Amino acid sequence: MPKITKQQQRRIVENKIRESKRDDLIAAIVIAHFGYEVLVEVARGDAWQQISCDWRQNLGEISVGDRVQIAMQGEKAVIEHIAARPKNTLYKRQARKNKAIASNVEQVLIVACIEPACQFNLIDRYLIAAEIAGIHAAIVANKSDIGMLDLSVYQSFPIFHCSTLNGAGIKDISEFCRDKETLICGQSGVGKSSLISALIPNLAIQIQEISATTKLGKHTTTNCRRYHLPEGGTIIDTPGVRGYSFPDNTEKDAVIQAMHKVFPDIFAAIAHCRFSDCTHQTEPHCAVKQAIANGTITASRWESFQSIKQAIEDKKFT
Ligand SMILES: Nc1nc2c(ncn2[C@@H]2O[C@H](COP(=O)(O)OP(=O)(O)O)[C@@H](O)[C@H]2O)c(=O)[nH]1
Ligand SMILES: [Mg+2]
Ligand SMILES: [Zn+2]
Repeated sequence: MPKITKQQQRRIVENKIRESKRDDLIAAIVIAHFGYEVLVEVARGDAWQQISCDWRQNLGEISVGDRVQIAMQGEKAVIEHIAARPKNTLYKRQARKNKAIASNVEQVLIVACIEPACQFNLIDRYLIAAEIAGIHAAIVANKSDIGMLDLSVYQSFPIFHCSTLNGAGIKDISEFCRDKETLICGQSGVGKSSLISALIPNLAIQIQEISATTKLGKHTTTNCRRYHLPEGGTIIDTPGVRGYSFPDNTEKDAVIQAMHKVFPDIFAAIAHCRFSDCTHQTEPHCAVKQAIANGTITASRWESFQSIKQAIEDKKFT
């Protein structure tokens, strides 16, 4: 890659200053990214207007939830600026890089259920990423009509049991999301889109509006989309992303803290091993092995912990 010369650098700075003084720019929020076009919304009185945008090529990546500034060009608009992305951004790993997929997220709802079978390791990975990003996480056990999911190991997080089929538990989730910027994640088929429909009675209208603005057809969740909740707040629907990553420059302490928050039971056991450098494999008086033997820690939870710890050490998280 050619290096940027001092002169080019100066020109970039000058451009930034000039553009920051422009008075034709309008504040907007990114609500969907379709690859070839970005959909933003602009406050118009007490309503939101959706506008389809192009963007300046030198902006860098654009993610849902980004605060941007646009300039109108007839029906179309161009994104001229992206505000510095805050800490509460979720990333996914793509081609060995972190790609921001949603920013300004206040809380995540991790949806799970008993069918398709719950991947607890995925919940753990979502929780770690959310914790590192400083985002509150709650777990939603959907499909309570077909069976209750045991989430007792996650007792330090808010837990909701619900059924989008019969409406059980939806009201509490609605309350939890009020006036917040929430992102919904979870493996495919757990009922994320169904939950959003249950929370937003006029969802069809909002989807229609997006389709009309973008000339796009049906609603399939192949990309993130941000919707408004009827009682205030927003919710981002996501495709079944395998997990979220976190920035490479994340402080080691922050990662350790997140591990403690997500795996308190494991760390409690480790503290009781006789040897402080116990590898929990062949040592005598290993409290982890004991806990697994007597069922206080399930083998799969221990595996999840180890796989995440290893992934973090190998810098291959998600
Ligand atoms: N039994 C039952 N099925 C549900 C419930 N919620 C969603 N489903 C079904 O689960 C499937 C996947 O739902 P969807 O919302 O598309 O999941 P997503 O992939 O997470 O967005 C659909 O066939 C839904 O009808 C529920 O509460 N109970
Ligand atoms: Mg979906
Ligand atoms: Zn041990």
